[in-house]
Amino acid sequence: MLGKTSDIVLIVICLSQLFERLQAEQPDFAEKIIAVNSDLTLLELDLSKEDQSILVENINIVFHCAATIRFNEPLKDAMQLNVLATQKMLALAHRMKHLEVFIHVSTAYAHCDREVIEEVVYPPPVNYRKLIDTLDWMDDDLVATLTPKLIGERPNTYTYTKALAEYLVLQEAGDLNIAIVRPSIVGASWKEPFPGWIDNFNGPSGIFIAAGKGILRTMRASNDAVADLVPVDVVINATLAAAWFSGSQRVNRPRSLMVYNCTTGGINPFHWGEVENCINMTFKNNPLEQAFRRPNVNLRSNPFTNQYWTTVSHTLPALLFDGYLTLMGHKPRMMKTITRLHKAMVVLEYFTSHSWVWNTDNVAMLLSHMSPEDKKVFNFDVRQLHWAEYMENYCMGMKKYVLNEELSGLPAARKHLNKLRNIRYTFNTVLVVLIWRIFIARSQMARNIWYFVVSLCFKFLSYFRASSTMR
Ligand SMILES: *[C@@H]1O[C@H](CO)[C@@H](O)[C@H](O)[C@H]1NC(C)=O
Ligand SMILES: *[C@@H]1O[C@H](CO)[C@@H](O)[C@H](O)[C@H]1NC(C)=O
Ligand SMILES: CC(=O)N[C@H]1CO[C@H](CO)[C@@H](O)[C@@H]1O
Repeated sequence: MLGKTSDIVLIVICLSQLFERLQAEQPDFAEKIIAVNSDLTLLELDLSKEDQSILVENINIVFHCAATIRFNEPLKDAMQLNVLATQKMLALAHRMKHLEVFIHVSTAYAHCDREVIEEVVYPPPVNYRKLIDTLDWMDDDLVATLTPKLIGERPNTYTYTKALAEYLVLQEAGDLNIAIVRPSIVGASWKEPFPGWIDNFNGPSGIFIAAGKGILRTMRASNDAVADLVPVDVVINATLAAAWFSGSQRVNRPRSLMVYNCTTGGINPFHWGEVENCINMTFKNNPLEQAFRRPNVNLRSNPFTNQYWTTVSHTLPALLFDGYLTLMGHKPRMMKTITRLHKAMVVLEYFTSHSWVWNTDNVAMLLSHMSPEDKKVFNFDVRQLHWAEYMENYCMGMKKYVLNEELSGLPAARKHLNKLRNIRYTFNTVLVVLIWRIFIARSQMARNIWYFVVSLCFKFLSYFRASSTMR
């Protein structure tokens, strides 16, 4: 049954460390998979007639997780991928002869314009059908001009289109049995297939890496805003359980639409200040290779102090370093990285400086309906989650699987951090001495003190020289 696309998919699966455990435990799992080729933006999802009939005849459960998660995708593209593709998927689902459940994966931030978010679908600010028609005749410039007005209180096109998609699912559900799962900020895995699995820079992961590399030093966030991270395997287990529940409850009710807020903040809260602390600790003990400076992030809720520190601890060092690179005949590159980092941070700021309350009664209800055996196999109970341990695995996962750094490189990375610390001490000392020399050293007494300080610094430096050669 394996066609060309399936071969490609399977090769990808077999190459990924993510599936190593599966391969060991179920060597012929590949025989259970049929991959089909599709394109969300094209008519009928670009499925061939044969593929469509295979799907229509055989599918029992649809998990619709395809979407763009780029926060600032142009509105037209975000509509195509998040709203119109959902409509096409639902149309196909309506033709399926044995469909029991349709699961739509949304986001907990779809209704981030509210402070308390219940497990219901809220009506969006505009009718999606009208918006689809309107966007159809507008050119890209016009859409870009209108976008801020359209998205209103929401920070980006992602949350806006996800809200529209939820409403579309509600409107076009017909007699289908539907569940909407809303995860918050999806992070590395907690347990399955192993702790700390992650393979992308999405969401906060890119920021964590920038912090570990010592590029990110200051960030606009509130120390006590809830960091609603949720491990990816919790989301997957909860989604599977939701499908089971909606499917098995069908006997009692002809049709249902359940919404699950798959979040952690209400049950086991973790705050951005604590996230910062964990990152600080992990990357000091297990540094990333070739760090730019020592990892040390400070969260600031005041936009003005944050702006000041951004200039002092991001832009100035980057300019200095680029100047140094240019002098040495290399291409400057640090300012480019910093600019990209700032763009990513502007997008995340909204989420790191606000807190929300999500009602999770349906998730609790789901858990209570599961047998003790299923609770173990499909565990998604985040009360058991130990955040510090999770964050350490998350950071180490990024080092290993995203940056592909070997653990054998750790001693060298630690040495590099020590060198950076010595450079900083030297730099600060030279700065103090210069300031003293230029502005203060006028009187005899000042000169005496100055000689004393210089000799002290000299001793200090030679001590560090000795200690770093000893290491
Ligand atoms: C992170 O480390 C830096 C330097 O050691 C420290 O100033 C800062 O307060 C630490 N942050 C937290 C939250 O521990
Ligand atoms: C999710 O379910 C899998 C499969 O039973 C299990 O191995 C894993 O530990 C569960 N994930 C969590 C976070 O408990
Ligand atoms: C555990 C949990 O998240 N509880 C919240 C459920 O939602 C209500 C509001 O609807 C909050 O008050 C609870 O804290």
